[in-house]
Amino acid sequence: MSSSLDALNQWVLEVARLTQPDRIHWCDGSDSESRALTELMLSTGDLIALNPETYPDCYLHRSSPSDVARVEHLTFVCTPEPEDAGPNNHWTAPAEAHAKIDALFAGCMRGRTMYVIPYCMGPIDSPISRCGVELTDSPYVVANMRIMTRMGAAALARIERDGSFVKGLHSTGELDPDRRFIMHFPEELTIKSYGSGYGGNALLGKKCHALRIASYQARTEGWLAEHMLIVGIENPQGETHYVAAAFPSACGKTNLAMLIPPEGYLKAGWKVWTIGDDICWMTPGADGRLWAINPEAGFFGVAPGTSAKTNPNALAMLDHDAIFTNVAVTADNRPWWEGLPDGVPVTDWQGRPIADSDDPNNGPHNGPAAHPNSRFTVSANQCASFSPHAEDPQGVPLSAIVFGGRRESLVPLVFEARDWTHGVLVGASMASETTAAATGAVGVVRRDPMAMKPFCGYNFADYFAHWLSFDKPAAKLPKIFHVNWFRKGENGKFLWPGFGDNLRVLEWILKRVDGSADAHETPIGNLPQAGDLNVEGLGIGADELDALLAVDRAGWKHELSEIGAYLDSYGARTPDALKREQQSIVDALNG
Ligand code: GTP
Ligand code: SPV
Ligand code: MN
Repeated sequence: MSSSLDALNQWVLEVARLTQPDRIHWCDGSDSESRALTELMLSTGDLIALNPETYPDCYLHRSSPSDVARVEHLTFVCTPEPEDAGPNNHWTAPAEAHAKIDALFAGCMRGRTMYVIPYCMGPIDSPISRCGVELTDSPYVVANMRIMTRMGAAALARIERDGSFVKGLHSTGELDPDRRFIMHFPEELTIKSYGSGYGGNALLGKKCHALRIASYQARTEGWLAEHMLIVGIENPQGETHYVAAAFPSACGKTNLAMLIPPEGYLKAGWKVWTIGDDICWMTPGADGRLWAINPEAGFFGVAPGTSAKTNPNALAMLDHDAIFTNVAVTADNRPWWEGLPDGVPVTDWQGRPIADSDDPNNGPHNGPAAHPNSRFTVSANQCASFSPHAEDPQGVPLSAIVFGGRRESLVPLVFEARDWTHGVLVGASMASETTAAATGAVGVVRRDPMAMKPFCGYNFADYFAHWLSFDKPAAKLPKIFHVNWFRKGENGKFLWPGFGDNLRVLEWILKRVDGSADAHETPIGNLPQAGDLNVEGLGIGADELDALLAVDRAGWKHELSEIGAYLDSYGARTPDALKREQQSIVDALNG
């Protein structure tokens, strides 16, 4: 037996001694295993079957009402030195962290089954892919990991070949927010998560491994692990360009990754190919370009707002073989969420009858029927726009990197960075309004560099330096842009229609890449003029377009001074190149 399988067996036994499960089940990823687990979860109430005629093999899971999102305040990066985790992470010394969380794990699986989930992040034969093993007492986690990763026998075989794997230990525990921690030990390639059964807290291959641990490894190994979608845009000439885009949680990655082109674009022959909707691993190729893979195999997407109008590709992939978490249901047992034009929810995400406002135990309650962070889990193969190149072992070459966030004011629809260093500053100084994807206040603007604030497994100052380091003489790096679909007018409504129409902005971006579109230079970067964007058939007013493309100098002076203070908050570790770049923009704004 290989040494990695020895190590795996030994670790499984060690964890079993600590957690005391009644049974250990090694997951092979087979259909029969999946069917048996579904039956089990139906019998325990972990899953509720949805309408078998309209939603065959679709299930609803209701999580504990106090366990509905990622918990950033309970998430730790435990490096030996606190400076290595940085001010962007919560930190505890590794020995102390292990002791604290192991005390919670002690005996926690008594009476339960511990599942051993070998998984591979990325195509099973890609040199860029990495494997892990999650030990969990949650069958819901197993079912989700089966959709979200390449899980089971093939992953185990690769672990044997690779000789190493990331260790993830998870228990739902008591689902008590006071006994909940998500801890990362990057130097030990280890994750320990206790007390939550939800998404990014519990599916350890996703944010914990593919972002926090992977970003740490990527720094020493010369690649990048990013919170980015990857999309292919095929123009009418049949050429496909790949774009990676980082938007914070619940800010539009899934939607952009599978957009359907506006009518005129469809007629002209434009096509959109989905590679990934949440995570991107990219690495410099022999040709100097950055090559990207999607380490995931499925989508764990935001349900509210998903409709035939906003994201028809998503809606179409959700009518069979999907898991819905914390959505509402209709009288005929179909899943429902805010933003769907049809259907009437009768039961809310907590299982409470909606109309029953006379029931002293249940109502009246006026909140949303579906939780704002309710989600669907579905295999990427069910997406009509899923690209055959998503399985390419070498990945796809990137032409552009796009940063963006939710900014109701100031930030224009799109601008282009002058060069790589400016682009890194644009990413490093991103800010966005917070969303329901994490517990805490919603709608508060905060800095979220590269959309990685909750996910970077090391000090942001070192991360910015790592980004800058890709600018080598032989590199053929993608151009960097910033977008904002979320500008609002004085009436409080979004100025830009968004969704499929975002292709109009991507068209300009790709024309800038091949040098066929004009831009006007401003201190914050290069912007299209109104005539450079195709707005045919949009019905958007000239005033609105001007507002979307304006650079408010006074507002940007204030923003740049805040960006300066933000860079300074990382102290002497902040790369000088970023400070110089910030200063030169300040000078240009004052000039
Ligand atoms: P995570 O999975 O949390 O990382 O989020 P994400 O970035 O994939 O976000 P997603 O695409 O699921 O979008 C989140 C919410 O933003 C949904 O309610 C969407 O309907 C909405 N949204 C997405 N794109 C647009 C857009 O272009 N304009 C507007 N106004 N809303 C959008
Ligand atoms: C996010 O919050 O960015 C997500 C969902 O993609 S979760 O997997 O819960 O982190
Ligand atoms: Mn995400």
